[in-house]
Parts: sequence; C-alpha cells; structure tokens
Amino acid sequence: MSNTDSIKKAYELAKERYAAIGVDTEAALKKMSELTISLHCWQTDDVGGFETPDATLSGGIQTTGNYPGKAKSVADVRQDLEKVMSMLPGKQRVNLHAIYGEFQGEFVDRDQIELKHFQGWIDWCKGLGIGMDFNGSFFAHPKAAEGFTLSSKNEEIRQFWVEHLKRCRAISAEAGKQLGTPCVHNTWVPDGSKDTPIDRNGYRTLLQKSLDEGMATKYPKEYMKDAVESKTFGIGLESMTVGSNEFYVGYAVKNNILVCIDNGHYHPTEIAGDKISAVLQYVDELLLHVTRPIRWDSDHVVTLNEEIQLIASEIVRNDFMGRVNVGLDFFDASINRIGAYVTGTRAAQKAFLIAALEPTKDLIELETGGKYFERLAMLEELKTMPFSAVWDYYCLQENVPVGADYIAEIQKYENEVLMYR
Ligand code: RNT
Ligand code: ZN
Repeated sequence: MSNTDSIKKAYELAKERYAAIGVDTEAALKKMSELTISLHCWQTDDVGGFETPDATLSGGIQTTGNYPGKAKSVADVRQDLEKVMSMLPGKQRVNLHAIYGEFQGEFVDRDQIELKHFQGWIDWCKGLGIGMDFNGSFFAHPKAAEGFTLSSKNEEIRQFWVEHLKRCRAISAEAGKQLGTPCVHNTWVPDGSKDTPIDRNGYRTLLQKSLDEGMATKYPKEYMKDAVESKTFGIGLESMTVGSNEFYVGYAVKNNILVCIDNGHYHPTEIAGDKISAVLQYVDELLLHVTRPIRWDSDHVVTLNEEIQLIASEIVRNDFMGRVNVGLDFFDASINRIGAYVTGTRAAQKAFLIAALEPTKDLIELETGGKYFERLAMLEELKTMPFSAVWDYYCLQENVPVGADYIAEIQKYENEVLMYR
C-alpha cells in the first residue's frame, strides 16, 4: 500500500520543480476538476447489450477474447460501473447504447424503444449525481445485415432506422432534462461496402436525407446535443464508408451539431489531436471517442501514449475543456474488463494532468520567436518532470487508490464478484 506521508513529501518536491519552470501544480490540479469523462458502458460486456440473450456483434466492429466476468445484466453493468468509478479520481458520466435498455425479458425492437426502457438508468444516474450520454445502436441487427442502415435503398429498412434515431434522440433529451445536464447523443452507422461500390453519391444522399429526417425535431441544448461519428473503414466494409470524415464534418458544420472524433477512425498516419483546433473553428463543440487503435480501429485499452497526449494537450492549451465532451470507446474482452476500464480511463486522465502541467505560454513564446531547438528541448525535459508525484497526490486527494494500488482491488473484485458470473 502507498504511504501517505511519502506521497505528500514527493508532491511538495515536485511542486518546487514545476514552480521553477513557471508551472503551478495547484492550478493544474484545479484544472482537473473541469474534466468529466464519459464512461462507455459497453466495455463491461463486449458491446453485447441486453436486447437478446445471445447478441453477436456486427457492423465492422469486433471484440476479441473470452475473459471470465462479462456483465450479464443491467444490474451487472451498473455494479461494474460503480466499481470503476470508485477507482477513478475526478468526475465521470455514463455513456449508454440503445441496446442497454431494461426490456424486462420482452423483445423490443429498435424502432419501438421508449423512455420507460431507460428510466431506470436515468434514476440510477440521478442517484449517483452524474450525467448520461446516449447512442443509437445501428448495428448487430438483422436490418443492418445488408451493410446499410440510414443509407439503405430499401425504404422500409431506412425508415426503420430513422425511427430508431428519432426515438434515441427523444430519450436523450428526456435524460438530459431530468438530470439537469445535456445528454450528448452520438450517431455512428456502420454503413459501407466491402467491395468497390458504384453509387457512393446515392448512399450519401440517402444518409443525409435520413439524418435530416431523424433530427428534424429540435431539442433545447440544455437537454441534448447531437454528434455524428465518421469512420474510414470497418471489417467487412473495407471499400467505402458512407459516413466518411468529409461527409460528417460537412453535415455538422451545416447543421451546427457536434463532430465526434474517434481516434481509431482515421488513416494510421493521421493524428486525431491535430483535428481538434481545425474542426473547432467551425463547430461549437466536439465529442471525443478516446481509444487506442493498433493497426486498425481495434479499440485497445487506452494507454498513455503520444496520441492521447496530443489530444489532451490541445484541449488544455486552448482552454477547450468546455467545448470538448470527452468520451471513451474501447472494448477488450481478453483481460479483466474492469481492469481494462480503470487502466484506460486513468491513462486518459493522466494525459490531461500532464497537459495541465505544461508551461504553455513560455513554449508559445519560444515558438513565435523561432527558437525551435529550445522548444524541442523543453518538450523533451517535460517528459521526465516528476509528474507521477502530482498524479499520486491527485489520487490521494480524491480518495481513490494511489499508483498501482488499484490492481489488488480489481483482483479482489474479480475473486468476489466477477468469477461468479
Ligand atoms: C465504431 C464506433 C462506435 C462504436 C460504439 C460501440 O467504430 O467507434 O462509436 O465503437 O458506438
Ligand atoms: Zn467510436
């Protein structure tokens, strides 16, 4: 177990070191209170949901692994999320998918879902004092099997998904209203083609039409906000994605809605962090799906790497915290799922704290003055500043496990809870 005195001592020393380069660690810790991370409920059960007992994932996304302990009910998901939140410093929200409703053993199709299927979730969030975000589920469904949902040329199928979108937005608005914090409703559809399509334009025209229809009802921004998520390709949908980056950036700018940037959804050499200040020139807000793509949109557990660091740094440097809704999107079924969650979320939080410990003004001055060696050297030195002492102190202050202490707690949870599922 970590020793409280040594954590405090280490923090005091770190505070001095940072002060020497003009960084106020107390201000950085305060900055962390502006960060709220939306926890994607689907890490608890491999994106299965509770619509049918044996749901299988489709739509170009995939989980791999069969580690024991997968959540098998809404109650399990809530128990897991509560456990996860108890090991995280700072504030969180919960991000639901439409397939996570409480359907009471009844089959409720996606064009039939209602507020009552999610009221239990809203009440649960209210009890915990947290906000809720929501996603229409346009995958893992027979009506998505042809590869097209909102862009389907089959009018009945297209209408089915438009109705789903409408209902999900209505549920989101009600959740935001009841919880007193806007619910971000994100739309991602897997629509695309395995092989070379002819009518790219036709599908995109249909997607636009469906989004217009599905989003025709406007809700107050205090209740809900719409986001749209693009992608480069999905498994089995390699040749074309209808909802590409250009498609959705254009759609969001035209309609002043949020762009969702999932850092697994671009070409491997594109840098998602670079997109934040580009897109924010034209839309009010962004949604992030923070993930770790390995070779493809593999949704590995987030780790503290350069990619996540640039994302966090861009937000903190530019004071974009109020304009960027930070959500996570990874799903690993090959390791303890709760461990995956906590490690991944804490990695994202670390990136934000590191960002808050940057002497940004000085670095901009060096840059503007053309002092590029000095800028490079400072960036390298910052990497080995005593960040961990500040992070540990933050966790101590927040009353959550310090350093690696959460590993033992997760092992305990595995032995006492997860193993019995
Ligand atoms: C898929 C998208 C999407 C999903 C979740 C489950 O590539 O990233 O956000 O991962 O909605
Ligand atoms: Zn995503």
